[in-house]
Amino acid sequence: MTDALKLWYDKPAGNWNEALPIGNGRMGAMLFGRTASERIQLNEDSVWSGGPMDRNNPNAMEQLPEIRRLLEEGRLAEAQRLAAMALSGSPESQRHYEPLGDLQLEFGHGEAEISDYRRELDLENATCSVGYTWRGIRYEREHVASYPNSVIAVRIAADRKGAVSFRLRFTRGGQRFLDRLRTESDGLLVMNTGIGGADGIQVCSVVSVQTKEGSVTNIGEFLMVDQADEAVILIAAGTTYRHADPEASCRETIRTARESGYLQLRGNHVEDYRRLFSRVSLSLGDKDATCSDRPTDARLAALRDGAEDPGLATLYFQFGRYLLIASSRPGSLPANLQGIWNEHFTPPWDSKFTININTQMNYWPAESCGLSECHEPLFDLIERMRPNGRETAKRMYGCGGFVAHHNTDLWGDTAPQDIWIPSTVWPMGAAWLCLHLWERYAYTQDREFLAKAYETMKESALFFLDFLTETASGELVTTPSVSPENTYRLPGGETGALCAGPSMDSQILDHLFGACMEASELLGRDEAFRERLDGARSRLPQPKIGRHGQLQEWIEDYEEAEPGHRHISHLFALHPGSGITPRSTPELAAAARTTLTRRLAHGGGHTGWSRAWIVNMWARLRDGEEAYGNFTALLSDSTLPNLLDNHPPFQIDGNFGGTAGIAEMLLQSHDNVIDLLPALPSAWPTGSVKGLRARGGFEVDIEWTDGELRQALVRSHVGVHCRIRAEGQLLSVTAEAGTEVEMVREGDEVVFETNAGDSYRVTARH
Ligand code: FUC
Repeated sequence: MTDALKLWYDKPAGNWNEALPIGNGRMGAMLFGRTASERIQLNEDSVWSGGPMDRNNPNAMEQLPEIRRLLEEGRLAEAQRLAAMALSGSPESQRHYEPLGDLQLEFGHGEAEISDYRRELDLENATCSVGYTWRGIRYEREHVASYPNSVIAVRIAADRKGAVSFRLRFTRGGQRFLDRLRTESDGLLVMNTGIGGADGIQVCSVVSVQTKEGSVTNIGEFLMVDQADEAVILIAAGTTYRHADPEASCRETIRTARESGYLQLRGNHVEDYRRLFSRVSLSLGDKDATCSDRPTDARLAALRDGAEDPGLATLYFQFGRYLLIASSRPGSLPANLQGIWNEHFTPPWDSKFTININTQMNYWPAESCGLSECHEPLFDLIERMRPNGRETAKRMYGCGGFVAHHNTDLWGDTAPQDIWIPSTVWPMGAAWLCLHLWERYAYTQDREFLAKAYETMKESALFFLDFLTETASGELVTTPSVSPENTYRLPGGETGALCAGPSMDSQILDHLFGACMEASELLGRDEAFRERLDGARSRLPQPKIGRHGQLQEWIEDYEEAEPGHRHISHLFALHPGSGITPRSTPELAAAARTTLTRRLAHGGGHTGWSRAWIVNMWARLRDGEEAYGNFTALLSDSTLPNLLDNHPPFQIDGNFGGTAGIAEMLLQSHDNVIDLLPALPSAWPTGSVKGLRARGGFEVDIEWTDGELRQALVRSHVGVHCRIRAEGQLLSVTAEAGTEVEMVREGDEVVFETNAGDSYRVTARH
């Protein structure tokens, strides 16, 4: 095997942005790979600042009619002033995420005496290793974050007997942020602390050190290893978020992990991880591996200087899949703004869940890239938000259903966040999240899942049936709301954000109502509700084309105060929605293109996630060159040396958005047809991908040469009919089982019935 799927470096991490992430969904670590004093920065997903709160603003409902009236009368400043007080949460902020702590390992191997250094993250096995020679002794450290064993494990070995000596301690904010730390004579270290707030979470971490030969002793805060052949460190952590007695649970976890021993633990970890990771493989040509003999940071630097490196795109794609497996597994919390990897006690934007784009983007690759299970923590979060959102709907707006705004936290808080109009007053967070439930069904066709998910989607839709307000022309709009987080300019020069019926809201509702109607029909439920939805849906404002030929962001054709704004919310229907496509709505697709071009011409795409969204949007516009150009910009302008996305600062959404974007370039299925190579750039003339998923329960392999489809293999997991196309190609289908396939041609599309479990070979006649 080559190094094609490894991130590797020839020196230790100088800072956090060069360290390498491992994770088992619930626990994460950043590995610096230092030789004198190593830092292992630790996270556990439920280490958040306090207990659940009731932040619903008690005066919202009484002020709502006045805010609406002021807005309708064009008294924007007054409406915003009142909304800032009445439609914010109280207190203003939800909970924030905190680090678990650091493990400090003192090896004393001074860098001046180090040779043959290498550290690497192997994406095929989810192992991270550090190797170097010091005074003629070869040292190897290996790290894994095991999901089956629920621990992080480190093995430290040397090629000379008795050469492993070090001391270890646990720190948390320089010991300022922990309550209790003690070591025990059998190689255990136990840290306990409470985190802020009256009902604050209690945290425990238990670290175990065992050796082959040599000794482990404990003195004060330190565990000391002397003259061992090998040492194994195990780290467990837990909080009262999940366990009544986290210490007892950590001790039990350590006991079990000690019993299995490093090799078995590692073996189980690799098997568990590969089961997910190996579902998808990607090759972007035979030049794929040619650059992997250079350190990853050097490749990134070369790319900035204009080098071609398709293998780096492959690595980035698989790194995104790796990160999702590492930060979101069944039972864990969803990937937050930093996935799971955060070193700050007051992190940027609290490292929570920003649900006006960022959290959703984290999950774009989940279904398309074969990691459906990793989507589940998001669904659990939606369920936690439901009862809270019901209260918020009732008490702040006097509406039924459930509502959430632009942020949520581990408790599923649904009251507005911050006192900043352009983001705070936006009642669409839950509605957008609910579309992930529908996507999961679309990909898996799992009726049992849908039966449950439908109730949640329906409850979100119910809120809007109450909340929507009729305009003078009879349209139904959300008010007050915003187009996340942009500002418009009125002809007189006044600027503002609060508005009625921003385009994104209507597009999300069009999608949500449509999904609820389709689901209710599939499940044979709620006919009357379906009719209500149908009636409301037909009165939502339709996308409009504005003065620049752009898709309008607001119901009026306002000028944008910031035409290069990072949010491109009004293209929701292009991506991740499906209401605008070049084939079904060519004029709107052309307007979407104008919008993108305008945004980019004014400096758009300057944050990692924004650039990643743009990649997906160009892919949906079937423009492979633009998608590729923006993907390259994502790598060169918004990617840190450790390949993590740079907002700046580090924010993980761009990684997931970029991974999803590559998948969108190669395969789409949102327009009721499996579309092969819809946005293939000329930079990837030859390649293959295996295991991408398409809506309808299909798994698709594609091979292409000279920029053209050679063949595809479609595995039907559920047995629904298949509609497939490849731009400008005449396709033929044969069943791998040798059975006759009845193909019907409709334009350039081929339609055929499939049997569950069977595979179909699709070939192109050029
Ligand atoms: C939204 C974005 C910011 C940032 C924050 C976490 O508010 O506008 O760029 O990503 O979320």
